Amino acid sequence: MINKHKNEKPSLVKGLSSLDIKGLAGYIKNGYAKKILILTGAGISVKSGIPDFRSPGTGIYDNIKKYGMLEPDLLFNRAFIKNDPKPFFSLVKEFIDKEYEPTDAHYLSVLFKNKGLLMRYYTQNIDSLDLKAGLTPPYLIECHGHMRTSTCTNSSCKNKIPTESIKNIIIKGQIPYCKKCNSLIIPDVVMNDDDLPEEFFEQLDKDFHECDLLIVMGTSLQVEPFPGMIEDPPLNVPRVLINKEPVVTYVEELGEKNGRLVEISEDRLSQKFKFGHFFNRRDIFLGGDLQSNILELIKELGWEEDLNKLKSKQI
Ligand code: CNA
Repeated sequence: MINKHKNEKPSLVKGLSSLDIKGLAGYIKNGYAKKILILTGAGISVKSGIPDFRSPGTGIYDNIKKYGMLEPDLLFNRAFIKNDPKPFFSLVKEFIDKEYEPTDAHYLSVLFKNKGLLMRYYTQNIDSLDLKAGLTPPYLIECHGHMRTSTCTNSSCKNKIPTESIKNIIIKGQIPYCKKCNSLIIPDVVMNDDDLPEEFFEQLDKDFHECDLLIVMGTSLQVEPFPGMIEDPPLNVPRVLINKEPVVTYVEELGEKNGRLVEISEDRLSQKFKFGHFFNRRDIFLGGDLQSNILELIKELGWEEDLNKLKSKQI
């Protein structure tokens, strides 16, 4: 028989009073979060008007034919682009032909930085909205590159130019070629088979070893190495996912050992998220629209005025 007295729910990690916005705000306000790590994805820019990849109906993958493609995986395939650059450039056009503005999700990270609480901000996004909001290196790591510059695909030329200088060509639906060698020239985004930029690896181990809070926002966590990265912070560090749906969460299975309730799922040895689990001591899931959750968190932190000043560029 399972001994009820031995099976009280385990206490939350130090500094966390509850697994919700109030608990998270308390952890930050009470000084437990001084080295915050943030991981972001396309979901934080959807409100700006840039579609993400995988949202059903609205995501780029569900509308792939619009870009003259059938296979989404080929969009960022270097060999495919060299052979048929049109679909890739019709996507690039979407990113560069409008002036998009950052969202509260971007500004929350800037607020952390301004208050000296941000350790690093790793983004998978290529839209430069983090930079526009005020995040700069060494805080900002653009893991999948960006579109601000473009490089000639001829390995013996590699001419680098501001994308602004070929913007009109791309917007007209034409393909840009290098002025020096006439080869195809493409924005500096990380393609499927490319290595991640050097700066990604420089602080990675240290960051994940030393952080005291991990916040993940607007990503389906389907592109490596991001899903694995959430497993890296120490076990006493709270992890927060702010996203429409939960991701990288395993199904907990409970069993009994020596009259005690134990977790028996094979996944217990991983450090995937434990949202809703009996043995969850640190993982907070804020589901639904991320911008509303972020605004609620900002209010709970008492930082609304700071946010408004930031948005009107007063600080
Ligand atoms: P994804 O796989 O499309 O996932 C986006 C996630 O955000 C999904 O889980 C959505 O449910 C969630 N989401 C979208 N809108 C909201 C919302 N309003 N509230 C809450 N959750 C929401 O995109 P990932 O970033 O995970 O995938 C990585 C790819 C996407 C990288 O290689 C990027 O370069 C690429 N990408 C970037 C952009 C950009 O820079 N803005 C746009 C599209 C794709």
